[in-house]
Amino acid sequence: MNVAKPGLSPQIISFQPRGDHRGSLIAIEGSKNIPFDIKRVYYIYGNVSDVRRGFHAHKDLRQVAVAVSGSCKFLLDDGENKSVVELASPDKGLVIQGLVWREMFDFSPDCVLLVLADEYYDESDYICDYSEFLRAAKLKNEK
Ligand code: T46
Repeated sequence: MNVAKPGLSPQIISFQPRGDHRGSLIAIEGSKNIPFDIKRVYYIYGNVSDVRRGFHAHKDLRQVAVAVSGSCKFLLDDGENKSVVELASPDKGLVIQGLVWREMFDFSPDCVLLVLADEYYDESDYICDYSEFLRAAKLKNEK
């Protein structure tokens, strides 16, 4: 996992693989090995090469992202600092919470990005305009 600095300090959770001679298994349990109850699960796969996704922040959503297959990168931006995090292992989860702009890129052809969220899908929770995001982040950082 490569973390570009300076920037945010991305929170990474390490999951315990339960391996044996048959292979590996990782269990993710809400409020046990991730810090919230899980209301929604989605996964992103079959990405076209060189595609970049995301380009938004959430007003109030906690998520954990895991590259269960392959790899991809996240750009995280809190309005003041940016970090690039590579997810390349099924036993690492990236916590994405607070007012953070995110972009995902450099998907490997086999990437399956699993995302666990603490809320149901709500279009009104998205901030898709970067200027609006910067204004909201500035207000938040001034508090
Ligand atoms: C995020 C990053 C990491 C749904 O109908 N339900 C859902 O739960 C989600 C997440 C999406 N959708 C629909 C909305 C769009 O029509 O699926 C389509 C693709 O979603 P979107 O363009 O938002 O995908 P990404 O990859 O840009 O962003 C997603 C999440 O939306 C977002 O919350 O943090 O992954």
